[in-house]
Amino acid sequence: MKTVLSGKTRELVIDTEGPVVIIGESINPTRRKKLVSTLQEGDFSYVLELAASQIDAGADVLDVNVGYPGVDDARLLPEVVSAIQDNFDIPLCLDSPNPAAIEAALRVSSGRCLINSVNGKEESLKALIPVAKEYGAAIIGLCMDDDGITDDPEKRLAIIEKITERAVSAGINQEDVIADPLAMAVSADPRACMVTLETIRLVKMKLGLNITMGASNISFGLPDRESLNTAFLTLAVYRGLTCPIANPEKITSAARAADLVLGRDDFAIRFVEYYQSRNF
Ligand code: THG
Repeated sequence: MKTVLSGKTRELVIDTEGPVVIIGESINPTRRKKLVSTLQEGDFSYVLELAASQIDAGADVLDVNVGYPGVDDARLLPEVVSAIQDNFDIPLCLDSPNPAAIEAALRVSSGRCLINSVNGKEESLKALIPVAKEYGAAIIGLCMDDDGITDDPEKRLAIIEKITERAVSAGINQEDVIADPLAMAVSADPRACMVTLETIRLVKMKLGLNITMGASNISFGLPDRESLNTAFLTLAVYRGLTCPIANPEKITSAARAADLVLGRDDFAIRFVEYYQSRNF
């Protein structure tokens, strides 16, 4: 199954049978005080710097999240999206809990974006599915709903099924739903990663969708996050994760290695190219 996104002109295919596509996570105010302070001053140079460095490190898509306390992201998100698209031809993943911000960003964006995210709550489905249809955007379906987050993989699957059914009945193609099985901190729950891995298996088997997740969520609160994230990423890719949201500066070499090991990089061409480009 293939999900096609695009920037201003360039197309990107996310293929359930293809290599890992990296959605760069770094345009996110979480622990980035400088992003908040520069955005508050209306200075977009740092956001553009983060875009450039992530693309250079291997990002194929950029997640754009400008949510911080007190922000009017229905005003700011479209401004940041325009600034990025004026400078870079890369597909964007619009990350906001505010449907008005998503719609405002889609209005000014070019190409084909990914909405991050639609969940199983009625208000989310009602607000965002018509918007995705109208703007031809793909959606991330997050497996939480009015009952919150369950640790039962079958129930997580059922939420993704519901989101997919609602999208398809609104005229959105099934391949334009990307499932997020929810990656949670393993420091808080020792079984958190296994629940996510089992959900990935079920979603791949039953729905065949592309799969994303916040791959660095699992290591919150622990040291050596990079080793943990890498271990989890490779297991998840083997099970069907195709487009992690992660820090490309830290995850790209593991993603390229996983692709090679899984027979998705003939003659190790991408693996070697990446190695040479980084001058390790
Ligand atoms: N699913 C979906 N979208 C998401 C998430 C998800 N969006 C937000 C988040 N989770 C993924 N994005 C981030 C962004 C930053 C960090 C983690 C997840 C992060 N930053 C480092 C830190 O906090 O220490 C700092 C930056 C760095 O190390 O480079 O961890 O689950 N659909």
